[in-house]
Amino acid sequence: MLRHIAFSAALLLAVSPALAGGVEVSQAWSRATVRGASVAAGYLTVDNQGGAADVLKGGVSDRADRIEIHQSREENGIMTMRAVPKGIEIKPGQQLVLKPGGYHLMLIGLKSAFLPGETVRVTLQFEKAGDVGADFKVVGFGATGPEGAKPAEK
Ligand SMILES: [Cu+2]
Repeated sequence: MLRHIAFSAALLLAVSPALAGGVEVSQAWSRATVRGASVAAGYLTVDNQGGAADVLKGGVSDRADRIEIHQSREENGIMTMRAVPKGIEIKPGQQLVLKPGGYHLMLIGLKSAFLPGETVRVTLQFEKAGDVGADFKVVGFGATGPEGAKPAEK
């Protein structure tokens, strides 16, 4: 029995490297920036596999002064974005996708340019799951998705 539990735990770790407190983070990506750019957007998918709602509240990274959660929306034909300081709630069993044109992380005050092919480490902050590390894969300037990124495993 004990061996079975240990095996299950190892398997879970193997397929879900970023599962913490019922929250699984995958498909984290960002676009390359030009030298001197002060902001970058971060996108990711969060699956709440726990039994309670959680809230993505923001994050921190040593690559930026601060990170805010923003929401882009089209109003009267103009794309605008606003900060969402209270965070985004994710109900049990729900999947939250931060993507271009919707919710995104805004990394503000970049310390250096994001280069294609590198990864940017961000510590995401959840109300219940706490701190969850994620490596954001940096893709080309015009990318609309995490090309070549490992798909979320089920
Ligand atoms: Cu923004």
